[in-house]
Amino acid sequence: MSKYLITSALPYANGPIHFGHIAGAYLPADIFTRFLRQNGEDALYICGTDEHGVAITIGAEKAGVPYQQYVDGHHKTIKAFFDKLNIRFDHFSRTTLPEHFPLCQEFFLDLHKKGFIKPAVEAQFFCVKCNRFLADRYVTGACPKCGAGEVRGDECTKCGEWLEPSKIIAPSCKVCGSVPEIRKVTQYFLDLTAFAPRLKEWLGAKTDWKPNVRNKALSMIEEGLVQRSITRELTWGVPVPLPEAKGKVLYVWFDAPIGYISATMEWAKLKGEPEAWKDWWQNKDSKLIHFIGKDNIIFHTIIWPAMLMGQDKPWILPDNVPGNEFYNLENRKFSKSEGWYIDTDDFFSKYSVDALRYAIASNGPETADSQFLWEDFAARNNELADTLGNLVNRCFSFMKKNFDGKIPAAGELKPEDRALLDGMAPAFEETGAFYRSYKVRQAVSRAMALAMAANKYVNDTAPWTLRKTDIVRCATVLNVASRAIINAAVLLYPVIPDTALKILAKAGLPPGDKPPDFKPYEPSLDNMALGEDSSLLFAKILPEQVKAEVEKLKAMGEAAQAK
Ligand code: B3M
Ligand code: ZN
Repeated sequence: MSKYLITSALPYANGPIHFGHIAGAYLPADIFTRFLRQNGEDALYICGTDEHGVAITIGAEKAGVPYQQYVDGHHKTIKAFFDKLNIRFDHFSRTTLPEHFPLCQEFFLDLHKKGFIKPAVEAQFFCVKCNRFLADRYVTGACPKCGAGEVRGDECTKCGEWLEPSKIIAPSCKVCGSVPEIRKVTQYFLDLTAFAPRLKEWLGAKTDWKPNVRNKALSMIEEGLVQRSITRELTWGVPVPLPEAKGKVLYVWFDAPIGYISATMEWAKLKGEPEAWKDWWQNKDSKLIHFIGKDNIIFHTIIWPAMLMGQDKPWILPDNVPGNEFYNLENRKFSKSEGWYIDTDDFFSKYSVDALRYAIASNGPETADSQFLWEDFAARNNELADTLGNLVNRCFSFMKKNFDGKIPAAGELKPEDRALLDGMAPAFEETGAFYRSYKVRQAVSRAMALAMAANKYVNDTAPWTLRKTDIVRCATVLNVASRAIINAAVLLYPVIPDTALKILAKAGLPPGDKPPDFKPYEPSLDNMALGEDSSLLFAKILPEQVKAEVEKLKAMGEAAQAK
């Protein structure tokens, strides 16, 4: 039986992350992992912070704190944010941990020995005033491909092209603003050209991948792969393990994906089975799934697979790379410096985590950019309150009051009862197929369709009236409705886990030590005692709240601009 190794892009330990990141790489992975576990499948979900690279050194220098202290702080904040959102990694590591360095150096040496990494003298920008080579983001200028200005030295923020830092047009030093000079320096290059045929063949077979991901990778091969420099003149990072390369470190994008493996090694060590990582990374029955945002596609579909292919070790290659588009906020990019963000402490003091997960999942950037709109968030929250929350509350409090706190036994079934009950198996089949193929939006709406059908059933059968006229029929209707509620909770568990478990507990099903099985609930509900908890699941969000939130956001944006 196959097993799944799931990863989400390692966030830079360079600042707090926001809902946009969550929508792109974390919530979809968490949902996928939870779904697999509901199906009894073996899954391991690994992540950690990416703690090298010049995004971080520049950030730390600006903040005036030592690099290590800087990443320590951000690692903690980021981890706490994931905890808050119920993103449940099996392990959340860091690329500054001891396991990571020797593994990266081994990768380098292995590829070097086999001739896939070669030194070459390269022209590089050097800032005389700062007395250093300007790696990656230390230089800014115009993109040589699309012409956009103010791009970073290693990656065009506009067209997404991976740039060699020395190719930037009209360069200037990001720190002091001076025009750098060109100096010659030896760097090490990963020879991607050598991998083109194998990559092409491998990607060619990935017909089940999202077209945006696969096409981007294939068109990069079509344009022609080249040699890419994978070393930098920096003091922060993994040292290049060659005596003649003193003072150089590995480029952050060389070390970061190896972090997926070193994090798994750390996980194995912590659980007292130090070799257990091999069962995930060097086992052909293990499926490696990388959840990422679209700006990371090339690294995960070309460079990283090449790094894995180029060795004789039995590394598995990515089975799928579900790359998502971008998720914005009220028609603009999330940006703390531009005041265009959501204060998460404030947010969660008012709104529920599951409402947010639900809103993002229903409108995730799966095939096109999408966004967080306050109005949409309120609508999704209210949809949960009206459909699921209301259904649960109506039925369960009615049974508490009139049936001694128990789900009453069902009598003879009528066609409308059977219609609802017969809809359960297809609901699981179809919702499950959507979850499995990374179509969370469709999974959510398919699952919600069951909750809506149950609502309609309760409205149409009106057990509150039946109580006075036909108590046996009333009991039957509530019994059937309870089954639909339980099944809706199980279907939505990957998206709203806390709420789903709460609903099951309310129905009288105590939480087990594993998530609820992804299949229609079969045991009889006759005379099952309901749980104690009778709290409401969701509070509605009112239009004036939405208005106030949007106004607050706009004021923040304007204040930042005035500054
Ligand atoms: N830290 C870039 C990013 O956060 C990078 C991802 C690494 S995944 C190995 O978008
Ligand atoms: Zn400078």
